[in-house]
Formats: sequence, structure tokens, C-alpha cells
Amino acid sequence: MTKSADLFQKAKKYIPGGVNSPVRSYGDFDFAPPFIKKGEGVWIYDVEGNKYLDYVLSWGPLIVGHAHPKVLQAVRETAAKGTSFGAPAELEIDLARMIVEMVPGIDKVRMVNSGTESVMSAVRLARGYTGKDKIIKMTGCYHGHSDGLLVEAGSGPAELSIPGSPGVPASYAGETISVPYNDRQAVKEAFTEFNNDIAAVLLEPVPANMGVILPRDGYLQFLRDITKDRDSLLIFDEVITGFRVARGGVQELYDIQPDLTCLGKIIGGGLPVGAFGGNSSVMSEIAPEGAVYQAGTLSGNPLAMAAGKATLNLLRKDEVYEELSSRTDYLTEQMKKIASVKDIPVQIHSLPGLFSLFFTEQKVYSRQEVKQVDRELFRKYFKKMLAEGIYLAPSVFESSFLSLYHEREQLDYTLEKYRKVLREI
Ligand code: HOZ
Repeated sequence: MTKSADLFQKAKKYIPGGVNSPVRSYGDFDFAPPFIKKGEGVWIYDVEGNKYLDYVLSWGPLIVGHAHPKVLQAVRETAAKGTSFGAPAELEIDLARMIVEMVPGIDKVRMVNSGTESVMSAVRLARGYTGKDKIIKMTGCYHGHSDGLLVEAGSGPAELSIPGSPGVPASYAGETISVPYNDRQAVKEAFTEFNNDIAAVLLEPVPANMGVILPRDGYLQFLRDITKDRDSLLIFDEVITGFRVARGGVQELYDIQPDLTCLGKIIGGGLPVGAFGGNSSVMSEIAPEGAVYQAGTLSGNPLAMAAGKATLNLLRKDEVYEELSSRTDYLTEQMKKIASVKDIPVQIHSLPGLFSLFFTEQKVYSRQEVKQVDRELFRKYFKKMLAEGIYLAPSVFESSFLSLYHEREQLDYTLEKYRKVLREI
């Protein structure tokens, strides 16, 4: 038995399924997930001593890689002065200011502790602001595990085929209308059916929890227009895409400004964090300025603020996103070429720093189409890539990530392994 398999067995004794978040359990595979001992730059090391080139990066936060000296230094210096105060501190202003300066749709921002909390709070704010109850979400988008948003969600629920979750009252789930991503007609119909009761349209503007799915031309602008027209809010969940696909996220890249933006992951530099922000008039409805309640003992935690600030500082240079973009393009274009030479049908979708691969000939625009891709082949591919030391997201309903430090040499190393694995599967 490997050390990881042994630890997995022990973990299952004390932790449900042996993990603290389901997709880490490799539920679809006949082997234990590697238990990770340490990370350094783009590499992670498991308890056996195996070394992996990491394309998961803690599911996105580590855009500057593992254990970046500047991030560590900021955390150490901050921790030495205390780990939490439950009182205002200057670091909170520093990170808030950086977010406001860099994300087009945010004038004011409230810090929370996770992406789940961020979207949950943004939805409450949208309801409080508009006085309406219903939310339109897109099938296959994942917005964390709060009750009303576990409806036809992507990520773990999609992988485990859980369309909703026991424990979510039907009356609660009934406030969420799920429509296919990229389907304008379905959005129009939902607005017609629930006229005047749609508080918000909520989506990952580029979903990354059913693999990466790109918006059809004009789709995001259509959502912007219809929400304005019907006095609803547009909420972008940029927990994954914020500070990743561009400094200002998808809203910068596609030039569409939502009313509310949810953030997490990168803005905490690998520590637990979330945030939601928007224009001042909407954000002023949040307590204590307004009546929509939202709070948290550890919100604005100094360690998370320090790690986030150090990370965002590293993203300030102009060329950062150009490089991330050209490296992602290089990797994914080469992957497409290699597959086509071998006559293996693949669709590879990417934005800077983010990519996913589907084994299929068809174009993939929605969760329905993701369900039709060859998952068996994907499992073989994933397993062999892992055995070759390339650590990718383990499901077609997840995405893989690049850091600023995935250099050409490492990309070529990945492509060499990829070529070998495609030959074998
Ligand atoms: N929700 C994350 C994937 N989209 C997984 C988080 C984790 O397991 O760490």
C-alpha cells in the first residue's frame, strides 16, 4: 500500500470520505489521491516523495505559485503581530483599495472568508436591493455550496451527479431558476414567466466549473441588457476568473460591467478569503450602511489580507497577463496540434491562465454538451498524466490553471508527457 493510500484510509476514519472537500477524493478513480507534503513554485511533492508539475494550484488561488517568498514574508511579518483582531485594521483598506482600482465593476468591496460566502452574500444583497426573490443561474455554473445555489451546479455536484442536495428545502431551491449557459431564449422565457420577481442573473461569466466554457458572441452583453431592462442585477461570480484571465477578470476582458462581482481565491493568496463588491449605490445597502445584514468574525483577517496584498502586488506589472496569455496559448495550441496529429478528437478551451480539455469532436457550449464528452477517455488520460508527474484537475467538470512561473521549459516537459500519454490511451 502506498503512503497516500494508507493516509487516505486513516483519514476516512475521522473525516467524511477522508477529505474536506469532495472533489479531492478522486471518487471516480480506483486509487487514493496523493497526499501532499509541500509545494514550491510550480511543483508539489507527495508523501511518497513523488514530484508533480502542478496545474491545479489549490484550485486557482496560487497564480504566483507555491510558497512565493514575498507572500510568505508578508504572512510571517503579519502573523508576528497577531493573527486576528475582530476590529478594523489598515491592511483591509489596502487590499480593498487594490481591488477597487483593478476591477472595473467594483467601487466598494466587503471581505468575507470564502467564495461560497461571497456569492451567498451578493445574492442576499441583490434581493434586498431589488425587493425581488428569484435568481436566474446557469446550469453547470458552480457558486459554492450555499442552499439556494446547489441547483444543477457544476464542479463536485456535477461529477457526483447530484442535481440538488438533500437538506436544501424545495421551497428554497424553488427560488432559483436554472437555465442552460449560452441560451438567450431560456433567459428571456424565465423573465417572462417570473416577470418582476427576478432579483438577479447570476453566473460565472466564463464558467470554469464544467470545464472552461466560452460565451457565445454577444451573450454577456445580452445578459447585461436584459437585466438593466428588467430592473434586475447582473452578478458575475469571478471567484475563479478574477485576477486570473485579466487583472480585472472577465469583465475587463469582455468589457461588460456587472452590478455585483464575487471574488475569492487569488485575492487571498492561498489563505481563506472571499469578497463581493459593486457600485456604491448597491453596496451601500449592506449593514452597517444599509439594512442587508452580513458579518463575520474572521472577515478581513490580517493574514489573508497580507497574503492577498502581496499577491496582487506581484500582478501589477503590465506584462504579467500578456505572458500568462502567451504561455497558455502556447501550451493549449501545442496540445491541439499533438492531438490532431494522432487523430484524437479534442476540444481545448482556454483563457489566460485557465484551460480544460474535452475528448469530443463537437463544440461544447453548455453543461448538457459537457455531459456528452468521453469521460472514460478523460479518466485514462488524467490517470496517466498523473503517473507521469503532471497534476491536472481530475474531472471534466473542473479546470486546470497556470501560474506566472510555468515557464516554457515546464510547458515543453508537459507536452512531452502529453504526447506519450495520448499515444498510450
Ligand atoms: N470547488 C473547488 C473546485 N471547483 C474544489 C475545492 C477543493 O476541493 O479544494
